[in-house]
Amino acid sequence: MTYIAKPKLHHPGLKTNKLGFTHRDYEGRVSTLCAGCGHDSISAALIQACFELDIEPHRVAKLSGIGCSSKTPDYFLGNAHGFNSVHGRMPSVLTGANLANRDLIYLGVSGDGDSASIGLGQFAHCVRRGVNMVYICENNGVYGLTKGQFSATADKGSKSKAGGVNNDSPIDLVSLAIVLGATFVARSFSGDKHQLVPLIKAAIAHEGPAVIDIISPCVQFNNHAGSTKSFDFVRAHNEAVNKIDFVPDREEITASYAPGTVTMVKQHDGSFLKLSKVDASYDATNRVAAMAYLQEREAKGEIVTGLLYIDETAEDIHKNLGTVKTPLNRLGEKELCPGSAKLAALNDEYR
Ligand SMILES: Cc1ncc(C[n+]2csc(CCOP(=O)(O)OP(=O)(O)O)c2C)c(N)n1
Ligand code: SF4
Ligand SMILES: [Mg+2]
Repeated sequence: MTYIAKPKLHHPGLKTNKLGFTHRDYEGRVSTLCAGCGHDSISAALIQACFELDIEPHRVAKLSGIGCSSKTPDYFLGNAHGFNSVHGRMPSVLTGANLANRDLIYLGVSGDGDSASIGLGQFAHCVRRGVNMVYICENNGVYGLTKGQFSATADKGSKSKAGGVNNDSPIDLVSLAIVLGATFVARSFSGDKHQLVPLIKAAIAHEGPAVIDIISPCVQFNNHAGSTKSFDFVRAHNEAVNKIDFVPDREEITASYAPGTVTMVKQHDGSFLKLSKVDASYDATNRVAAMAYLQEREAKGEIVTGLLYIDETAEDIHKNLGTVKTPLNRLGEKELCPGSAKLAALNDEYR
């Protein structure tokens, strides 16, 4: 653990992005997590993704619940908006913030305990309502912060550090997210930056509920033999269905991609995802087939990673509710209070 503040000075030769920012401008405070914790690798991937996308940090809102994972928004994008909420309640706070101001990029950061145990109902409703966000679950199968109890994503039969066996059935957040109506669903591994960074970039560009379940080993309480969320286990059982390249809207597609194993997916914002299929039979745009594939592979003990499902025609909650485009804090008194005659007319509509 370290509490030493990061020096503000940095090497003048550091690479800058189109905004003139360096990687350092996307960092946060020094992490207080255990050395080697998977969650820190996810923060590093988020920093890289935002740097490469030339995002202005003040356009991002980071929201979290409670847990080691939920502490991480303090360790990246120090100049973004942040709200560390209550255990399992991040989704409703994020939904409210998004409804008030759709102009920000919403990053919901949570843990498996936060999302699949206490916050399962919140997770479900936030996804099914179509909130435009990137929902990240840093999944280690345990309650890391409270010293390693099994969470609801722990696999049946997996062993705790103290030797206890989990007898409960696990909740698979990616299958659940697909069933609930998420329009971008992916799974990755904190130790695979090459897969994770493009997935985060694509999820940010996606206009709809994007869920990324990231297996993130807890080196303190869930990295032993018998755990199915350890570095060794995930490396041995990881089956990537596709390799994703993210092409921003402003970049011309120059390379010609080999047909057959490559699919180009266009998102609403004009960006493209180049999906090189590792498994040629996998179709990430077919919801039913994706569900069947996940179940088949899971039964064989494989952890399927990559972009698992995408709906290119996604629509978000604002479209469904017909809300005003301008963020509420930029509306004047006239728009917010249109007068008693208008209110009476509105009430009449519901009589
Ligand atoms: C309402 C409430 N219940 C229980 C707790 C205790 N608690 C704090 S963190 C946590 C679990 C966190 O697990 P997870 O979301 O998986 O995060 P991790 O620490 O593993 O990253 C629990 C049960 C709490 N803070 N608030
Ligand atoms: S207890 Fe586990 S989840 Fe928490 S910081 Fe340590 S390694 Fe990470
Ligand atoms: Mg956890």
